[in-house]
Amino acid sequence: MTSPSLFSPLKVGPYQLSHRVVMAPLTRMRAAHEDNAPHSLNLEYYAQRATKGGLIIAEASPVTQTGRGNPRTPGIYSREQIAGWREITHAVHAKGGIIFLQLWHVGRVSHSSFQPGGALPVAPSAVPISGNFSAMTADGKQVPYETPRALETSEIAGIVDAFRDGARNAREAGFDGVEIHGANGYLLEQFLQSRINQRTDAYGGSIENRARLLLEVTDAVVGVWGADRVAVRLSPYGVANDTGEADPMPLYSHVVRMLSQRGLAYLHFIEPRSSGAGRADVNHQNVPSAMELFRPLWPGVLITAGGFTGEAAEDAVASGKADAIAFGRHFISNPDLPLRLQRKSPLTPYNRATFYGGAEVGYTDYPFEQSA
Ligand code: 8OZ
Repeated sequence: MTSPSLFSPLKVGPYQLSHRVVMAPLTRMRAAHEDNAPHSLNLEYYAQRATKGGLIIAEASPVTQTGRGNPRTPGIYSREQIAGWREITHAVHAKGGIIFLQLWHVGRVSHSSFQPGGALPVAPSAVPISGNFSAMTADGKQVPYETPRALETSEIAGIVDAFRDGARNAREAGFDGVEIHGANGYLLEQFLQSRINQRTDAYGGSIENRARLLLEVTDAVVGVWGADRVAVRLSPYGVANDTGEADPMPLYSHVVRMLSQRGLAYLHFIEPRSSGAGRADVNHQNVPSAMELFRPLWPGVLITAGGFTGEAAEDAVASGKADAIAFGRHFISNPDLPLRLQRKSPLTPYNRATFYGGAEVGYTDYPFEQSA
């Protein structure tokens, strides 16, 4: 058998991908001002990037108001948001594309200005983000992080319910599946990590307890969609939003093993070398490779992301370390990225200044390659 290439087909759950250049979930902060619903501008952006048999993972979308932490990130908790997303899934399907939605709760990466009644953001424990980070307010100002409020044990079922509702709403909006955001220092990763999760109930302490919420959320979402349309994203060795587990291997080995028993559509990593969660072009040196460490524990489809060139992506797929590669920054500035990688054409450089917020500029105005 010849080794697979970036342009060989791949089965993901019930879907047949025709290539392995995946669009990574990308926060762009361009939903409608009034109701954080996706609108025509977002439709154009996703339709530009849809390809026949190509997988798009649509941007992180809060499953509830308390899970918000950035202005104009599109939600998946209101009728308007579902209706807006439905137009987008139709447009992607019309081009033969496959589109999953990333389900999100930011936990302590929020600010009271997003919270009902101006309450404090929620988290596993009252441990604030420290270090050189600032929170974003609902009107886009940068301010210091507040100390979050620890969720009561009795409130945790409500978090699981919020993800379940988000999963149902995503189905109603016509998505092909959902990816649970378990990475980059947001709520589910806050529970995983021992420095942030200082709970003494069944959701804190041992690795098994810290992994409990992620697994309960996964099972609730699987109950809505079936396992083969559900995925999870993890960032072992990540440092985004003041995360970092002293000894990540035992924790993440447990998580990956437990997830591997569930028959999910895929597991999605952010490679440690690029863990900056969008804030900078971080490229850590001499850090481990998530795909290399965890591939032996994961029998299913493995997607990974973070700083890949076309050539590095080909190598990762050909060697079997990953089954598909998700591209973020290059997909922002190259709407026809799969075609360009296939042709080995030059890529348009991205402009970080227009990643977040604004309108067409830096969003829908990147050029397609002129066909010869
Ligand atoms: C950049 C800015 C805001 C949010 C992530 C959803 O880090 C994000 C994000 C990235 O996963």
